[in-house]
Amino acid sequence: MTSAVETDESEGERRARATRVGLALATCFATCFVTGLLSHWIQHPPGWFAWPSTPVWLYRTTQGVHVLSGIAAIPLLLIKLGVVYRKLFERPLIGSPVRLIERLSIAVLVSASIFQLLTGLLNIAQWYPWRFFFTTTHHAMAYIVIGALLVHVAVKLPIIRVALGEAEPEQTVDDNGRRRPGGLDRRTVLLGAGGAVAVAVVAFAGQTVPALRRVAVFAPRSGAGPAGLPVNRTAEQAQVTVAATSDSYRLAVSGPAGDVSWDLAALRALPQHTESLPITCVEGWSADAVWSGVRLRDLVRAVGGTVGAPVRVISLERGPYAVSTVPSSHAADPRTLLALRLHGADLDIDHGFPVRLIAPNLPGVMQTKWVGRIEVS
Ligand SMILES: Nc1nc2c(c(=O)[nH]1)N[C@H]1C(S)=C(S)[C@@H](COP(=O)(O)O)O[C@H]1N2
Ligand SMILES: [Mo]
Repeated sequence: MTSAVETDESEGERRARATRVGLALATCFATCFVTGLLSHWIQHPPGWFAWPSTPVWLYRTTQGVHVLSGIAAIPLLLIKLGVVYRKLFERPLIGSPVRLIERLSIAVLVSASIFQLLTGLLNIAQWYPWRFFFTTTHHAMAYIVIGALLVHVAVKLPIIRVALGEAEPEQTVDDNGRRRPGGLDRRTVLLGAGGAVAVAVVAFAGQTVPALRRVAVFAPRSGAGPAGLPVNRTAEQAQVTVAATSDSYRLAVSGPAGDVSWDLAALRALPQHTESLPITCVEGWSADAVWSGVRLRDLVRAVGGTVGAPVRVISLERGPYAVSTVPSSHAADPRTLLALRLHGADLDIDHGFPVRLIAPNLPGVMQTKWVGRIEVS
């Protein structure tokens, strides 16, 4: 039934489709990798990497791109696997040494990619059905994906060159000269891929692009929460409600000239400043917000510290994000606040009442809530 000519044609077609989808996938992975590394370097350890405090929307953009390029990769990976699926199990399974390397790199690439996209997706949904620590594993696995991808591209380079150079056949003609409306042609696959990617991205983008909020049906964090701002960890979850609402609350600041502490009334009596700064979670959501409070550098000066020295801001709770080291450039920035108010009202307990850190252009994980102590080095 299948003639040699037809097999060649469909083989060429399949390669062309696999290559185009692969190219789109590789672009997503490269983008995801670079933006992911940025996010990692800002945090581990804070301050080693010259990440600026201006412009304030930069991290929001890079991290939005990180999550959206990862989301876009999911339908692309499924389509790519659909296109090459039969080839994966082709005989000989192992064969020559080159083929062995090729097979191994594909096995690693496919499994690591699935792992990476799946854990990323579940992290966005804040669902952790595993025992490892997400960020460390996600970071380590990224190098494996990119390494296997480079090997894969190197091995396939000759095929990629040919496939990209091929003209697109409009229609296929069979042995008897009849035009065959050949199954899924390249254009259908590419349009399908583009469509799937667009739907996936739009359905998530609303958690970071306000105009798309209504269509963000997949986005778990699209604007609910006190003051219209999402909450990742509530005061109840952090078991901090009693300490944060206690009359004996003090903000204790220590520095070269000794310790000073302020109660809430004294903090409110200090010079107040208002800044419009987005809050950006590494999980990809972000939101504009207007914060008012005391400048961090005013507190640093009050305890004899040098403006621009790194500062540790410590929460009343003990969770993984209880301590934030504010890098020098951010500690010196006049927009870095110990915020008492959000959108013109006292902070909600879930946003960090009585005091939370908000610095320009830093990940949400570094914006500690329920601040109890500040150490100036
Ligand atoms: N003390 C403390 N601060 C914290 C957290 C936390 O768990 N504990 N979560 C952080 C994370 S991951 C984010 S994204 C922001 C979210 O701030 P919001 O809840 O006010 O929107 O708070 C950050 N500050
Ligand atoms: Mo976050």
